Amino acid sequence: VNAVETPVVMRRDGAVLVVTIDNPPVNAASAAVRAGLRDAIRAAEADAEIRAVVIACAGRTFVAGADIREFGKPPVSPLLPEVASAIEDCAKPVVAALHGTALGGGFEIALSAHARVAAPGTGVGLPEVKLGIIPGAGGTQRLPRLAGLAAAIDIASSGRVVKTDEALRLGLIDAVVEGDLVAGAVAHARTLIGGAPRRTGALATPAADPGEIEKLAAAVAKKARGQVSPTKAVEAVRLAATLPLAEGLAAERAIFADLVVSDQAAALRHVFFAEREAAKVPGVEGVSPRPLAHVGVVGAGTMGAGIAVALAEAGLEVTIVERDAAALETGRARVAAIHDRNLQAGRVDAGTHTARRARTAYATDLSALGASDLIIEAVFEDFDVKAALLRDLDRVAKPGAILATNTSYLDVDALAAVTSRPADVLGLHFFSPANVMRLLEVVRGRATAPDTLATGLALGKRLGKLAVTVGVCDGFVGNRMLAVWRRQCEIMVEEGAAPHEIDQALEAHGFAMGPFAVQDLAGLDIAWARRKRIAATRDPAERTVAVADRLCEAGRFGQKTGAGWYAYANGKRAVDPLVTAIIAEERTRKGIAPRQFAPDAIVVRVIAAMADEGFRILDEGIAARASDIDLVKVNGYGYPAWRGGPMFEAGRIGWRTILAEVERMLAEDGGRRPPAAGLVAAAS
Ligand code: 3H9
Repeated sequence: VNAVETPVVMRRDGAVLVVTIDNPPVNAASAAVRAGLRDAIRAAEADAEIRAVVIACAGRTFVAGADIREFGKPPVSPLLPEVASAIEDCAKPVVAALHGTALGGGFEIALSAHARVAAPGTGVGLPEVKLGIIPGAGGTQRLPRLAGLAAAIDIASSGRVVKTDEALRLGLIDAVVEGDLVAGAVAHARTLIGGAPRRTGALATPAADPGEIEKLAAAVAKKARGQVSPTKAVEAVRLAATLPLAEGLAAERAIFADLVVSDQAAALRHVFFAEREAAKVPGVEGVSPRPLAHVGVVGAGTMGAGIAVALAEAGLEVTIVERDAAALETGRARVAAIHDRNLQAGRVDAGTHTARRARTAYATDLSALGASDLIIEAVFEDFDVKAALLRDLDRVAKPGAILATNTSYLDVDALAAVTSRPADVLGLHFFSPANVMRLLEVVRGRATAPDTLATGLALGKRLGKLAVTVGVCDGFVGNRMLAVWRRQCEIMVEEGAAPHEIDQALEAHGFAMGPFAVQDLAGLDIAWARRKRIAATRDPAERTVAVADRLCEAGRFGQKTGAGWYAYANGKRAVDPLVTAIIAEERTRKGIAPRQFAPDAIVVRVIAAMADEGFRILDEGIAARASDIDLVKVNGYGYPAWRGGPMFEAGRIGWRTILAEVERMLAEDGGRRPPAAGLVAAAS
């Protein structure tokens, strides 16, 4: 019986002390948990009748890591490394009983135990790198001693979760327990009584091929693209090959201490908590989603096919409808090709592959969707085409079925209004390839019912996507911000920056790809068509940059035509003198004396443009919070997560600096629009 309230309780099962951590929701290793664990180990050592210890957790998971909320605050003793050492040094065998996910500090506790057993389906891993840090309680030193350097480098630098089959194979766990986990762990502990505890830290790291390790390290550095933590994790793991445990632990701890106070870690923590916040949508708390078993998809182009694959992967029954037999056959081949690639790449086994394909039906008549709980239209991005389709779907869909439009720009309210069920209509804006990209913009229309929205969010979760709720406006959050940033980049080109200077500056800042390289990849023609469409309604005072139009007029639609903002002779991207000449002509035509843009100036201009638009989005209620905007850019548009997203980064740069830049930018832009009210308020 514990005298004070503690999240760690002890009970005795014969000669085995069962220590249970109960710290909802995820059993984070808070100060109270750490103290409780240390006390339990002391109690076990002091009691002659106790011959072994089991550490287990109540609730849905084993310890999910250190308590992230404590980061950045003064550390409270005992620290996790001390607790881990106390467990490892215990004279009596300690068995960790894992279920759910044993992550970060949780997995480090398990690694310090003398044996590990797990319930089926358990995941273990070291996700610290995703928070901009490395493990700080021995993970980088103990993991390679169990699994070898190569596996440890992979696990610690990727942060991926390792499931039981692989964990067994790598020696990370000793047994899988079917049935009662704690009873199984106690039985396992009994078999260890009397023997010498197998201390992970006392094992020698198995020898590895230096050439292979060097290659792995180089691959991690390349993939990290400016993020520090993965490379640091590799550095720490490699020390385990040469340093004795105590020195390795000290070195790991020093790296951890450096990183935990870094800007990158602060940004990644922001992203972590932003993701949890995004799930909390005003007006739908406690609202139950509608049941979803069968989903219809209309249109089997790139988008529709990707969506259908994502749905089948999530275990849903899918029916794809195309307008005629020929289009349906093309679509069927497209869907099959994606499933087959997953099989060939070893991402699924043959049984799962067959089941997923079998869950997908094909039809040429919308009446095949009469039993669908949700129908997603993914046809050509044209209002009249989509409106006509929604009208037809409204007729065939059963009462209560949800109609979703996968539009990137169109007015979801106007589309909902053509149906007899606007409360059942919402937008689901997927990103291409839809079976891979994590972002899903869930567009809430004026009439969208709370349970319709809740169903969209539940679908996102079921698909393993990050669903962010947005309101109706041209381009929603993601493409609207994309438009302003592209526009500013084109204005900078006209003012004197070369496209490749802008791409290089932004790529060096950590963006996946610069805006001009992206346009060449995606094709310039769609945006050109759109510009022509809206030309008549555009504010004549708004500055326009004609360079992209002139490229299109010259048939330069990007990589697919062998030329765009760059030339692509024999597949390699190169600056094209022809483009340089077109830009020079445009400057002359407008009487602009070109000026130089330093890389920093380019980066600040782009962030300022996004922050200004972000505040407009917030002022209009299109996004519920600034962190939702950050998530959209990070997960759909290649914004480096370790910079936190445009709103977070703008705040870091300072609102006054950003406002001053926005004022300069707006002056160059015609000067009629004031900065966003929210930005002005933030800067005051
Ligand atoms: C570490 O361990 C460092 C050590 O190496 C060094 C030590 C010296 N702390 O995600 P959910 C909250 S670094 C605090 O919705 P799920 C979360 O904010 C850590 N809070 O649940 C949310 O709160 P709220 C390494 C945490 O079932 C609630 O729990 N570990 C923590 O979808 C539910 O979370 C990780 O990076 C935490 N560690 O997923 C693992 N974790 O309800 C991070 C969660 O108020 N966690 N919360 O919004 C996860 O990946 C998922 O939470 C998990 C459960 C998979 C466990």
